[in-house]
Amino acid sequence: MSRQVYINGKFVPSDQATVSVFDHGLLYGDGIFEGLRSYGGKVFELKEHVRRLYESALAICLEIPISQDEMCDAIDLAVQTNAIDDGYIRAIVTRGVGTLGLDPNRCSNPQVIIIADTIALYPQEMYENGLEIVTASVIRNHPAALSPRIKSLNYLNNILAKIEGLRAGCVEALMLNHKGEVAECTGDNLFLVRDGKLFTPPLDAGILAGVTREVVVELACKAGIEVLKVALTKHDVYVADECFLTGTAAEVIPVVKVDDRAIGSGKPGPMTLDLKERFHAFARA
Ligand code: PXG
Repeated sequence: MSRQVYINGKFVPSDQATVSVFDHGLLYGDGIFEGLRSYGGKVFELKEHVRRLYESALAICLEIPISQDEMCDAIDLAVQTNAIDDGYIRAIVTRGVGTLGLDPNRCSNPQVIIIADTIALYPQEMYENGLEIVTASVIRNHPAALSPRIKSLNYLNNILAKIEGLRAGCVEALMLNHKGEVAECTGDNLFLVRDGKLFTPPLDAGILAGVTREVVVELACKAGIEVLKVALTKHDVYVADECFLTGTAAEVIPVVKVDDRAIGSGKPGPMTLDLKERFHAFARA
C-alpha cells in the first residue's frame, strides 16, 4: 500500500518521497534517526525517542529546524495519516544538501523525514523457542571515536557484525566493546539473569541507551527484581541462567544459545518470559 511520507512539514506519496544525491546523509552518513513503534495507533515512548533524537542531533552539531513538541506532533500525524495501528515509524534528520566535501557548514536545509509503515517482526517461533546468537569479531565503535549513543545514519559498524551473525545462521550477533566487555547486539540491548538478579551492561560499556532497555529495567524494578547495570564479560553470558534481548523491533526476545553454548536450560527462562509478558501488557495498555 502506498504510504504518505512526511518531508519537511508536507506529506508526499512514498514513490515521490526523495532526497538529493548531494544530501550529506547519503554522501557521508551525516544524519541521525530513530525507530519507533505504535501499538493501537499510539506511539510507544514517543517523548523518550524524540529526546534521544535531539540528543543525537546535539552530539553531531545538527540543528533540527522544528522543536521536540513539533516533532512529536509530526510523528503522531504520520501515524494517523497512514492509518497505522500496530506499526513502525522511522524518523530521520539528514544534514541536507551540500557540496562534495565533508564540511557540514556548506549544507543547508536539513531534511526531516518521517516514514510510518507496518513492521516485519521476527517469526513467532523465535519468541517461543529463543534465538541463537554468535559473538561478532567486529567490536562496537570505540566511544571516543564515534559514540554508540548517537543513533547516526552510519550503521556500518553494526551491519558488519550483522553480516557475521547472518553467515553463522543467526539473526543477531553479540558485539563486545574495545575492552572486550559485552556491549550490545547489532540492533538490540542485552540482558542476563543470574541467581534471580537481572544484569545489563552500563551506558559506559559503549552502547545505545535503548528505550526498550530502560522500560524493561523499570518494569523489573517494579516487580521487585534487583537490576544491576555492570560490566559483563562473555564468561558472564556463558554461565548465565537466562539471556534476552530488548529493542524497538524485537521487544523482548529470549536467547537460548550463544556461540553454540546453551544458556541455562537451553530454553527461554522464567524471568525472561515474565518480563516479556509485563512488557507486552505495558506497551499495549
Ligand atoms: N542497540 C542498537 C545498536 C540499536 O540500533 C537498540 C540497541 C535498541 O534500542 P531501542 O531504543 O529500540 O530499545 C537499537 C535499536 C531496525 C531497527 O530497523 C533497529 C533498532 C530499532 C528499531 C528498528 O533495524 N535498533
